[in-house]
Amino acid sequence: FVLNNDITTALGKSQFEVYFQPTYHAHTNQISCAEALIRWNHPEYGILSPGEFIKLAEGTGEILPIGEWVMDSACRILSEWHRQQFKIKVAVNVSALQFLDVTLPEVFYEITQRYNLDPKWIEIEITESTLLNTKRIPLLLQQLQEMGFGIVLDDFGTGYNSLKSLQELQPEKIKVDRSFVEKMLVDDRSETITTSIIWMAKMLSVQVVSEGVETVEQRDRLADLECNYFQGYLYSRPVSAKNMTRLLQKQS
Ligand code: G
Ligand code: G
Ligand code: MN
Ligand code: NA
Repeated sequence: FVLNNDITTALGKSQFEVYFQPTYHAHTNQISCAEALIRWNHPEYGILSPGEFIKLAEGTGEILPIGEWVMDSACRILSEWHRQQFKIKVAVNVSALQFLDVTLPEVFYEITQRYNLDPKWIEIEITESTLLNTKRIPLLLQQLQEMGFGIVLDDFGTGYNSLKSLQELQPEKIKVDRSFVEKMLVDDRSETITTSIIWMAKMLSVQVVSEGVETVEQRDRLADLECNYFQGYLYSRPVSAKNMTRLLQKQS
């Protein structure tokens, strides 16, 4: 596959860019967090989304330097937002393969210190599906938590181990997968599942983010269920750092 060769040189050629999608607090309706989402500005194929190349990067091992680059970029941009008094968090997606490097917590901690950021401003988003395959990952996540990073279970409800991961880890937040949100108003089963996830999280003192919120009706229903945060096209698509800064300026 052509992209295979390109991905090993893409970092060096500065072809990656971090986009951000805001998360809104349910009560204040203010931006609380920005999720970092990588994009590849490919010279021939244009803007590629992570769905098209993260698997490839995992296969070549390139995910390790790319993951560090994403964390560095996210921290650099966040420190600039904080300098402008936009006191939000940044969420960074981390692939299970990045935990093959047991120094990952130290590497991430050092990056935060490079930008004088307290790790409490950084959330680590992990999909629950691959988390519990080894003992190592929960230990490294615990180490990250002790350093102050927030742990967020992404795409919650779609993995085989959803409940197990909630039992074994103590995440700050879970993100209800958008497949549930998408159908909750048209399908009773999806509505029941969404209600149950939010209720369960509340009982465990875990905050809930609903992703893929596209309509006011979905948002209002989720607000009734006491979901804590919303993310989705109703609010904003993923945007460049520059446009994210504009969103922050507009609301203040
Ligand atoms: O932005 P988009 O909807 O195409 O993102 C698709 C998926 O790619 C997201 O669900 C996210 O989990 C993953 N993703 C986005 N950015 C990163 C990244 O920097 N690292 C990793 N490992 N995954 C990412
Ligand atoms: O894997 P992760 O859940 O982090 O996925 C983020 C991806 O979901 C991004 O690629 C983003 O483009 C997409 N996304 C974000 N909000 C919405 C939405 O409201 N509707 C749909 N269909 N996709 C969304
Ligand atoms: Mn995510
Ligand atoms: Na997700």
